[in-house]
Amino acid sequence: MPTTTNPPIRLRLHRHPLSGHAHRVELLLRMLDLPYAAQDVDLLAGAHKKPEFLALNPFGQVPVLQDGDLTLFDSNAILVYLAKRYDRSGRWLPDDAATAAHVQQWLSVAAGQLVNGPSTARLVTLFKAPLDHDRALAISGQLFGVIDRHLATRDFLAAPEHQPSHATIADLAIYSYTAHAPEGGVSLEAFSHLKRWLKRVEALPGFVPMQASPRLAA
Ligand SMILES: N[C@@H](CCC(=O)N[C@@H](CS)C(=O)NCC(=O)O)C(=O)O
Repeated sequence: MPTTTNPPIRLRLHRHPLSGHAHRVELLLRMLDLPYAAQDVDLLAGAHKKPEFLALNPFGQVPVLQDGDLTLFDSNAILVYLAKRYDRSGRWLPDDAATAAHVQQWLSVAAGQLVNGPSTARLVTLFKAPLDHDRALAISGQLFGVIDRHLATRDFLAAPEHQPSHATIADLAIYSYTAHAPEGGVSLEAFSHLKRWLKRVEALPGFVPMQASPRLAA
């Protein structure tokens, strides 16, 4: 009987298990059913500031994706690459001008308000980062209010109102730090549309949760 050998794994993701930026990339890798090797970077030991890692990302941050000879840093750039390179359906990053722009709006929010709000709040509670927790809570409340109202009339972030739709990379970019916002002391209780959207993302084939951390005591 002929033996088959699997092709060598080309994709290598440098990540940390508590990084929402890395988790959003793992979500798309899983949802596209792409085999990859995961390489944990010991952020607490400063491995991301060593020359070997800085050669991959001069900003010294995870995630980094390697695909053969190609090396990419920045989670949103990696999502764009994976969607363009491997998603034959075109659903994760649609080509039409309006939808592509709507996806980009949310990628910008993921690099802006989501970092300054929920992600920063979580850095304070989990890692005692010397950052302004009250400011992060205020930004989070405003951000989740906007997202909740937006999702009142659509299933996914970059979708048209009241029409059947598929998730895009915008949903993955916003999901991880939103789902884990309570770990930073940010309550999601008031945001019912947002909570239903979290469940929709979690129901997508290939979904894997990010490792949970203890929640801030109320
Ligand atoms: N814009 C970057 C941000 C990545 C980022 O902030 N990574 C964090 C972990 S979640 C990190 O590596 N922090 C270590 C540091 O900045 O020194 C991206 O989207 O990938």
